[in-house]
Parts: sequence; C-alpha cells; structure tokens
Amino acid sequence: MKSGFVTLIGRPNVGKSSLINALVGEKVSIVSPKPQTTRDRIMGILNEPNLQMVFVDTPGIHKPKTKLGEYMNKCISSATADVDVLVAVFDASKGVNGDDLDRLSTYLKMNCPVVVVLNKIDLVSKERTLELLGKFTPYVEQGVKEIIPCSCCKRLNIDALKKTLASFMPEGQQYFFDDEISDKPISYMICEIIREKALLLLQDEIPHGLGVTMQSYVKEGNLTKIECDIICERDSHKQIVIGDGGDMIKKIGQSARRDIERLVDTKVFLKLFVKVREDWRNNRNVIRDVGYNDN
Ligand SMILES: Nc1nc2c(ncn2[C@@H]2O[C@H](COP(=O)(O)OP(=O)(O)OP(=O)(O)O)[C@@H](O)[C@H]2O)c(=O)[nH]1
Ligand SMILES: [Mg+2]
Repeated sequence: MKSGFVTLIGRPNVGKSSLINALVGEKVSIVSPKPQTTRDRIMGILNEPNLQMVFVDTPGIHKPKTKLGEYMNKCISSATADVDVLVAVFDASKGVNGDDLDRLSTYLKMNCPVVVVLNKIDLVSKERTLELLGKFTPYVEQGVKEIIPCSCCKRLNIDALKKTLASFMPEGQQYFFDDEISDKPISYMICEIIREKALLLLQDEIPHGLGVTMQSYVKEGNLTKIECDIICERDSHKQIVIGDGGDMIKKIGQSARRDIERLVDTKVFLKLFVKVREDWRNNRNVIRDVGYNDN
C-alpha cells in the first residue's frame, strides 16, 4: 500500500481547487472566477487499488486584511508542513513573473519534493506555453522534480500529473476509508456549495464578505430538509443578497439545491435566511460559527 499527502499551493485563482477536483474525480472543493474562493484547508481523497493520495487544497496566498485572512494564511502554513510532495500551481494566462519565481524559491526551501504545474494552458498558444515552461527550467537544478503543463477545463495532462504525484507516495497506511472523498463533514460541504453559488451569482465585492452556516439538517425518507444562514457584513449587502422581491436568494437556493441533491442523494428542501453580522470577518466567534476553526 502506498499513501501520502499532496498539497497544492499558489496565488488565488490559479486553479488549485479545480485541479484537486479533476485529480479526485469528484467535486470536493468549490471553484469560482473570483479570487480567494477557498478559505480553508480542504482534503480531497483519491482511492485506487493499493494507493491512497490525500490532496490538500489551500487558500490562495495573499496579504491578509482581516482575521479571516490571517486564518486562511495559517491554513497554508499547516497544509505545507509534513507533506510528501508540494505542487506549486501557476496560471499560464497570467504569465510567470519575478514574484512567482521568488515564491517558487521559497517553496523549494520547504524540505519536500516540489512539482510545478502550469495550469490553464488551454488559454494560451503552444509557443507561449513553451516560453513559460522555460522560465521554470533553471529551477530543476535547485530541486524542482517535474514541470507539468495542464488544463483542468480540457483535462489535459491530468492523468500524467496523477501518475507523477503517485510516484512520490511512500509505503504507508490508509488514512481514510475507501468511500470517503473529503475530510470535511457533509454540513461543511453544503455550506460551501451555497457560498459557491453566491460567488457565481453576485457581483463584485459582496461575496467576499459572505459566510454560510447550517441551522438544521433533517432527513425524512427520500427528502432532506436543510436550513442555512447566509451571513453578510452590512444591511445594504443583505438587500443585494435577497435581491428584488427575493429574486437573488431564490436563484442561489435553486442552483445550490441541485448540487446538494447530488451530494446527499435525496430530494432537498432548502431554506435560506440572510443575516447581518457587522465586520464578522474580524470576529473570531463568528469565524468559528461559520466553520473555520483554527484549532
Ligand atoms: N480556462 C481554464 N480555466 C480554468 C482552469 N482551471 C481553473 N480554471 C478557472 O479558474 C478560476 C479559478 O479556479 P479555482 O479552482 O477556484 O482557483 P483556486 O486557485 O482554487 O482559487 P482560490 O481558491 O481563490 O485560491 C475558475 O473560474 C475556474 O473555472 C483551466 O485549466 N482552464
Ligand atoms: Mg480554491
């Protein structure tokens, strides 16, 4: 049996969560076009005969402006300690600059093998892909084990990446049961699905100030009744989340319900409430209520 931990790290929005979902083959982590979508360390588990790879998703590296931001950065540090391989993810459509390469040098000091993934190659030409890959070549001497161009959307090289990462797995025990796909409970995954739909449907700044908590979860035969609160920072934001005549909250609910039904495998009755907790991203208690626990 080979088993181990693979942490994905990089700037916000480069496609870390998309890569984990592609590697695991299940949606374990939410994805959106807005930076700082992932707020927590989330594990996605891949089980194959005699192999268990635990992929660890992390929030994009950024300068924290709130206590929630500090929590997110703490997650990155804990997710990079004691792993078997670190995957440094870059976005081909954004190019590779000096700052990116400095980050790579920092990862190389972390005392574990580093694999570079250049993601989103479907958005650039072949020539540009080769040019960007060339920027990483000098780092092979400094310890980069592989440089792999990928596309999650087109599923390019995902299997090759999986194979490469599997080669770094040591002999070991099974950390999770065969049927587990994540370390997070179902309640957490449901709240995340609702936050994802809010991120996708709402414009600009508001989604970054949203949190979702579950109030109740009751399974009755083939129906699951779920009540959740969407927490926002201001009254004016609450109005926008609710929308004209409840239009927006209805859209968020309908879209989330479809995904939740797939996850829980029953019909779902989803009730959403919108609540205001001013400046909650700086309030440790609410941060904990929302499911981010720094212990
Ligand atoms: N065209 C293209 N888009 C991609 C690819 N991979 C991810 N994306 C898109 O990039 C955006 C960000 O993807 P995420 O997976 O949420 O990125 P992330 O690195 O987890 O972002 P944070 O959680 O904010 O740090 C989403 O809109 C994805 O659909 C890819 O290979 N090609
Ligand atoms: Mg993410």
